[in-house]
Amino acid sequence: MSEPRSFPSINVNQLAENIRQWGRELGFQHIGITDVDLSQHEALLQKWLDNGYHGEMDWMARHGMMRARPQELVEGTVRVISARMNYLPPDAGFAQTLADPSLAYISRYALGRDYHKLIRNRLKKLGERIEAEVGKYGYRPFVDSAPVLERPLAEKAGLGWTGKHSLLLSEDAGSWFFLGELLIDLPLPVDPPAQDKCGKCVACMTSCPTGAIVGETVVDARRCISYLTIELDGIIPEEFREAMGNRIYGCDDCQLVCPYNRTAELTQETDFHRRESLAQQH
Ligand code: B12
Ligand code: SF4
Repeated sequence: MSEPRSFPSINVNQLAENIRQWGRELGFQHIGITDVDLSQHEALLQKWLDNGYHGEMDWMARHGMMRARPQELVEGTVRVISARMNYLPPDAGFAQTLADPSLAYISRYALGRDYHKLIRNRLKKLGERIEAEVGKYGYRPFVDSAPVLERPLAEKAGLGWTGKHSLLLSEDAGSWFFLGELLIDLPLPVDPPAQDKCGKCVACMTSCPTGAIVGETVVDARRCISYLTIELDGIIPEEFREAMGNRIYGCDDCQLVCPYNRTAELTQETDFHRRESLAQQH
């Protein structure tokens, strides 16, 4: 890892506080800061790939260990600003269409407009706001598609803990949120990780229709309905068709049963509200 650049005239503690405030103003519900050390995850990631759990998502294997080394993705990176944005639209938590086979079920995150551009733009604005304060520095926003382990980074940054379904959970938003991050070269102070609050609950594991959660925090994507309906180009294997039911884009079962999701905050973004064309899909 390269040595952090020094910015002697900057009060880094004050700057970190300001970043949290600017993040809130830009519509993020939680901003956390972490270093780039994901070495603990490297062996687990490799094991996951060796088991073939990524299925036909060849891009997962292609970038190898870069997923666990943000400093290789963007040279000079010493910190990651991890950001959370809630996506649960009003009235969507009940998922009535799951019980009505004459209607199709679309996962909650896809009921609104595509999130990638919106979150990336907001992160870029956050980057620019920091630049206005400190002058030229290195930053790059990422959302979802980057070859980086977003969930472990967010966990380290204190945004939540990892549920047994492998998603990040927080007490106020459950798991109904997207993650995004700014990779930066400023040596800001880091936040402590959140504590695991799942305890002995295994509701997500036992509710998965296809048995995709093969161990605590380990998902075999090849069995996950989200993968089967979104990522897999070929024909969906017959063994999963009955269990898939009327789910046509993604799956939320492991989230719908989670106690933390029953009282989760709704999104503040109108872009994430259910689109008119999907009026019946709720
Ligand atoms: C590939 C991918 C998928 C794949 C694989 C899912 C998976 N769990 O890996 C598929 C297509 C199935 C998928 C589905 C979904 N996804 Co997705 N996905 C991703 C993506 C692009 C990469 C995730 C990744 O790196 N997986 C690789 C594995 C190795 O990572 P991991 O799960 O963290 O793995 C750890 C464990 O497996 C553990 N482990 C492995 N072996 C062992 C062994 C033992 C003994 C132990 C203890 C641990 C252990 O260590 C690994 C490393 O830390 C991320 C975005 C990103 N760039 O990070 C979004 C992301 C994780 N997905 C997201 C979402 C919203 C979903 C869905 C809810 C969408 C839907 N409704 O259909 C579902 C949820 C399904 C589920 N239960 O995971 C969000 C999650 C937000 C959150 N709150 O956490 C993300 C972060 C996108 C975003 N930017 O918001 N996804
Ligand atoms: S999204 Fe659905 S299929 Fe995938 S792990 Fe969760 S419950 Fe199982």
